[in-house]
Amino acid sequence: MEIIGDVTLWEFRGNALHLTTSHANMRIAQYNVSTFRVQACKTGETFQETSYACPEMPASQEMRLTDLGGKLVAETSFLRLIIQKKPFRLRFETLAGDVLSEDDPGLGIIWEDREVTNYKTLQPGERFFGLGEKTGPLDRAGKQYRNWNTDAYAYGQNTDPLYVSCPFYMGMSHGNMYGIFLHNHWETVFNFGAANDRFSFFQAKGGQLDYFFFGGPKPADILRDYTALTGRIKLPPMWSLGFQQCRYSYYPDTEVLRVAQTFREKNIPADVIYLDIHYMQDYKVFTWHDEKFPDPESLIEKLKALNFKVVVILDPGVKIEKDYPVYEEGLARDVFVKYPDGKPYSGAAWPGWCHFPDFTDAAVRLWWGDHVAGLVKQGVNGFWNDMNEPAVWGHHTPNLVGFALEGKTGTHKEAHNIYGMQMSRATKEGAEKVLDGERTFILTRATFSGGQRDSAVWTGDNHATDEHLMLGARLVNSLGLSGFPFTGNDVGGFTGDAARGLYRRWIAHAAFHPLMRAHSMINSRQAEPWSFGEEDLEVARNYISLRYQLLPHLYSLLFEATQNGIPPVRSLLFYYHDEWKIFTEAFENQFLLGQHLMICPVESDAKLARVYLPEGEWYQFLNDATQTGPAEHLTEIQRDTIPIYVKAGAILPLQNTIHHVDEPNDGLLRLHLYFGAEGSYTLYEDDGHTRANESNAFAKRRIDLKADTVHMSGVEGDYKSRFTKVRFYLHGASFSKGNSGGQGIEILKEDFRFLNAISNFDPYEDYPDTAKVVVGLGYLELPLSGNPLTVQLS
Ligand code: MIG
Repeated sequence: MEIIGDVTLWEFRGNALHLTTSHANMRIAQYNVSTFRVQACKTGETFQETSYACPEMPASQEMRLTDLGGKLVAETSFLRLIIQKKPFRLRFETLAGDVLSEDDPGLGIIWEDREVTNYKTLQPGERFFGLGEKTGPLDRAGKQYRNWNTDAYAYGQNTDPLYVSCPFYMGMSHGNMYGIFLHNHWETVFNFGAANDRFSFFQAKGGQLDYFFFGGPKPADILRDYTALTGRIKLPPMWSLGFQQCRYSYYPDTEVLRVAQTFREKNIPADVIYLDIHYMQDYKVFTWHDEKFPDPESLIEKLKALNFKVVVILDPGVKIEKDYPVYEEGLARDVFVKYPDGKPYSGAAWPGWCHFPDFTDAAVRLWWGDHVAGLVKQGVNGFWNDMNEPAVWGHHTPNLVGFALEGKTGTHKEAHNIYGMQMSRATKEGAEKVLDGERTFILTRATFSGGQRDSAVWTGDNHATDEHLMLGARLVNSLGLSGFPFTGNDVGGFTGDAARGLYRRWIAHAAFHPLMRAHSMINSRQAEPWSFGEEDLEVARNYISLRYQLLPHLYSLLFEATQNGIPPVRSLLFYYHDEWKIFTEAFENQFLLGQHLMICPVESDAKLARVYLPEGEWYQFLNDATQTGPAEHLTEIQRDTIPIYVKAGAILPLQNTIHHVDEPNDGLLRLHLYFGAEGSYTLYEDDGHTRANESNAFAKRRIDLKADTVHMSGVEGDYKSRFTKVRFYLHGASFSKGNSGGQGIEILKEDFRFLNAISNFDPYEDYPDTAKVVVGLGYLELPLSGNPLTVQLS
């Protein structure tokens, strides 16, 4: 065991503070007022400079440092870092002197062989969140977790680890929030006070101690700083936000068409159908099955005519089979990972014995990408990366298998956790090369911090049970808190047969998840929306339709994620971390879609639900009844709905129900305004399928809601909005409740030729598309131009 020891020397090299201790070299850098990086390596080693998580490390800033003799103090306008010299210990605190996080005074940083651990004093009542795809309660205090991407088939309530590694967490001590990202992709362990009352720790089984500290103060700030380093999602194609239907597997081609056709016949909006492993010949990647899929191009054409997009699965293992071109070519090009003696590693998966491409080698990523490009040319729209933990029968890829690691070279131990992420990167880059500026969609099972740049994530093989319905909602909450904005779970449950009532509950809340993909296991019952009887079909159609109405909202939220890393689905923690009740087990499955729309998942047989309403005024989405929080609220649930609330101050943009994203909307923007508090919103649109948005082809406008006015800014950007009219739905506004329809409404600034539109005002017209789901109290309709618009309501 080696302990960090005392500081013997310190100096600045560039902006970075270098410290020498009796056993190690330290480097501390400041990136902005709320972000520090701390690196430690044993004497004689050099600092790691490469990174998969942070491909473009920003430049560090000058640090304001004071030497107080026994300690050095670095202070920003926001945060203080105290570096104790003897022995070396760090303490991050607010400027008011509240501890955010501090090294355990007796332990600090310790090496045991190749393992390095940083012990932090457990603060009284300290809470912990994040780590991405982790089961258990959202508040992770008292628990320990391990990061090692794992094919966790049919995982349970507390299984750890799952498929994704994300060594990033948020802590809350003394009421303040901070974040720590352990920048290390080896196996890592996080202890949040499990089995001890003294410390939390983070530990890496290899590599270096290298972490970023984020000062907060709120989850949104921490995520902004974290994603400034690890990257943000680019806008996905709009179709990937539509309803996606999958099964293991739909085949042959006629069956795929029949399923797609049935969506259209039954008038259920949908955009995507998946091909699971049976589309391939003998499960060989980059092949099509001769008999089941004899003419993929024509199948894809027919699906296209039905306005369906096609996503195909890709597994990393390449079947060892003489004359199989992908295998032969892979050997010739030396793309497979090898043992130290030069023999390629063989592991068994669906195709039988396979070799595995080394996705940590740029040349191999290109090779893989070229094959992906071949599928794009055949018309495939998106890709689903599975088995990329990597998963093999027997589960344990031998640790001595070698990887390129971008020329640095290393073993499986170092490459394991980033393998899936690099596979999805290779897949994305390959597809993009031939897409000519069109967007693609990549879905992955395994990934790592930063993987949000390349792909969406689904939470693997869940069960068709209530327990999984609830824990799935928690996983999406936790992934959102950990920098992954585009996530969802297998709607309806993957393994097992859904019991009566489960599907409708699942689909109802999943309609508000960024990724909405229904999937089911081979040999389980059929699990399309029409497979569970008329009532469930009705509920599914309602909620999927509502999702399509909400696409302008979901898309605007994803745009926000591209800007600041804040996910569309937000755990209550985002806004209410000082309300202790949100940490109660019963309430931690609730989530917000954006700032104001709160969804409460419920179990299939529940007749009553206990929900938590944080401070403020809340409207029931379905009938506009209001309640004031903070309060626990017991609500009766109907068979066809789940509890949904909207907070006063909300601005929700909706469109009419479209049945796939290529169907034009009717041009009318339904803007739902919930009075009672001020609010603001950024509505974002673009063409939804190219990257022209990156060069100004977007339409963005800010909307502000005040006590009695609503203001829309002029449109920013060159894209011509699909909306030509706007209808303001006035929720809770006393002026819209009487019979005075429209009187007292005055337009302050806008194109006056639009004025006569006010005569359309009818406060009693039901919300037209989903009368069952939403009833507006009243509305005001106006033509919409790109100019600023202010409406005064009095
Ligand atoms: O060993 O491709 O999680 O969604 O349907 C199972 C078949 C492999 C696991 C995925 C699941 C998929 C299944 N795959």
